[in-house]
Amino acid sequence: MINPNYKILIEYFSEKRRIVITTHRSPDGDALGSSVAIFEAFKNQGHEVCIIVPNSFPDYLNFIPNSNEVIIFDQDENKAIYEINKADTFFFLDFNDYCRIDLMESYILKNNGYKIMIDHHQSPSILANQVLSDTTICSTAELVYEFLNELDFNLSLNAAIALYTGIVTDSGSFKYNLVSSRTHLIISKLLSYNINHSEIHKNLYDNNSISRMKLLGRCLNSNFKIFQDFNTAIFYLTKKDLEDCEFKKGDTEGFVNMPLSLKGIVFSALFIEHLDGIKISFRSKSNFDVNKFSRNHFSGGGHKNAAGGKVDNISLEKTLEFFKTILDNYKNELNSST
Ligand SMILES: [Mn+2]
Repeated sequence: MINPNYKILIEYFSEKRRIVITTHRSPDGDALGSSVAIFEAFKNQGHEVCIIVPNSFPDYLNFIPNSNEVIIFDQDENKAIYEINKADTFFFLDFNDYCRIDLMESYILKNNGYKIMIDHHQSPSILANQVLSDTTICSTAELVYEFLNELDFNLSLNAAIALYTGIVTDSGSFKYNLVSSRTHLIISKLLSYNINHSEIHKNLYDNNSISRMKLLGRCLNSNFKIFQDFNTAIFYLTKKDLEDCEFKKGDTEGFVNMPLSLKGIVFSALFIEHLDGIKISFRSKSNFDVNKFSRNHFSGGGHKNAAGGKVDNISLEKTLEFFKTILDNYKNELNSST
């Protein structure tokens, strides 16, 4: 755990600042929720604030207040660069490696502004002026809550909605093993703002598109492999599946968790063949470390039980063969993880 110096921060923010908040590519509920909460809190204190994300986020997150104000770098590059150049303060939320903000990296690095990182991923590699990092917590939103609390900020209703969304999504609706009494205490505080939590769950989980259902159909029907000897199950989607089902960003959110609901399965993966390469999500139960697995073989990383990876210039078929081959090296680990 790394803590920032709150005394210095309080002093620093006693002057009005021009703040850019950013988060990782393909923002999820935690990334966007944390960003909006910081946005709200600092805007209400009279600072000039904007959120810039590397690329778009799924439509189902549009309900998060102020998400319509977010600047999307790859759609509005000039505006984003203008805001980055004039900023004197940066918040890096829910990521700890510049490679996760794509092209924004070079523009941000040219600016010597004050940098604050709040994150819960392993192995931070960003040098920031202030860091709040805790890899034993399930969401950045929880850290943002504590950060704002330490700075004595009053939360707005919008910020409470945003943080609740971040915690629910990154905790698998309070299911993952990093959920703690602290998580629930923060949730209890957020509920005291009279947020409509049922509405948030409805927005997040009862908002499926037909394309999502069709893609899930493909996964369950034909694109599904179980490697019983390794307690592993995978889904995959080809370029053709995406095209046939009219894939939209966010459609496959959560699919990777489904194989884990099978009895005895401890490791699951979802392989998606996009035009620019294969994106992979990994999930595990108990001790099997998918962060290590993805770092070792799929140029990715994340957390022990949830990680991402990618493959460029190799066919989906070859990638699945390769995956099967390396499973052999983990047979003992996978069999002792049940
Ligand atoms: Mn997160």
